[in-house]
Amino acid sequence: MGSCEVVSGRGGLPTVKIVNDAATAEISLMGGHLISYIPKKDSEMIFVSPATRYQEGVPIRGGAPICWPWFGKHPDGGDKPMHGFARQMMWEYGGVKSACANCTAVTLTLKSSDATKAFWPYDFELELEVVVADKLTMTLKTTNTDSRAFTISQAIHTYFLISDISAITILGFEDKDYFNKVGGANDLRHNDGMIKVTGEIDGVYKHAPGPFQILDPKAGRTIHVATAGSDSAVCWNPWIEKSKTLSDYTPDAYKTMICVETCNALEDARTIQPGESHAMTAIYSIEK
Ligand code: TA6
Repeated sequence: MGSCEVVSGRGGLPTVKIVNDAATAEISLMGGHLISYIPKKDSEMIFVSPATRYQEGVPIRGGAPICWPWFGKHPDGGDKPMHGFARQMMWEYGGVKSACANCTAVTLTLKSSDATKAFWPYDFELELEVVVADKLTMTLKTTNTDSRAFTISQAIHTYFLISDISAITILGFEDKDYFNKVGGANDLRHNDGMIKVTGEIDGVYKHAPGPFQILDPKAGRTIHVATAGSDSAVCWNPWIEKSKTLSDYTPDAYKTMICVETCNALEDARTIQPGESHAMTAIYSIEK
């Protein structure tokens, strides 16, 4: 049946540790932040910066950051945290939803509080369901418990571990328009073909529900990304210069990570009516 328990994990943070016949996984309650997924038939799928601090209130660099209730800079500007506040708050462990020998489903929740209202005035319940099996399924469900409608933008901002940035190819973004964010730009461009990374890339792609593939021949694997409830996606690698500006990052880290992020970003932001919910799902699997 495997095991699922909250332990004192990296940096002493409370961490959900899951072991079953198909895979192992670690999810920090700080940020509702998945930091490891290792399928039995393969090796670690998730990149985490060796310099990340694992400290309450400090976003973990790497893993699968939960960017919520806004993606990127706060719409009103100011000093509100980049990518929202959910990834820097302590979530509650919601328990095991279901379990069998090779599959474990757990939930983590974040509910509105005085602390969240310091950033965002609405009442909400945020639930992350993680299903650990021979594939990894992450579903982020927002429920509006307020009397007012609210609009969110969000991302499951996953950093994938790769062998060598110069050896991978990313598929699924062909023939898509995207907002180029490199160097603080925001210009609309069109991507024609498969993505090879030869410098900083940072694109918010429109009408991009996937599926996506990260072909990593040096690692002998392809990582597949499927989504639901999402029509936008980000492909990001900071390369050399941007890496120098990132907190808790190391100069060479860009060589072994790529972000393919499942989003409701920009025009794909979602308005949720009182009492209603919206769920966004990312499904990761590895093909040898
Ligand atoms: O999704 C790409 C991005 O918006 C980049 O522009 C970069 O800022 C990255 O997210 C990481 O953001 P963070 O706040 O974690 O440093």
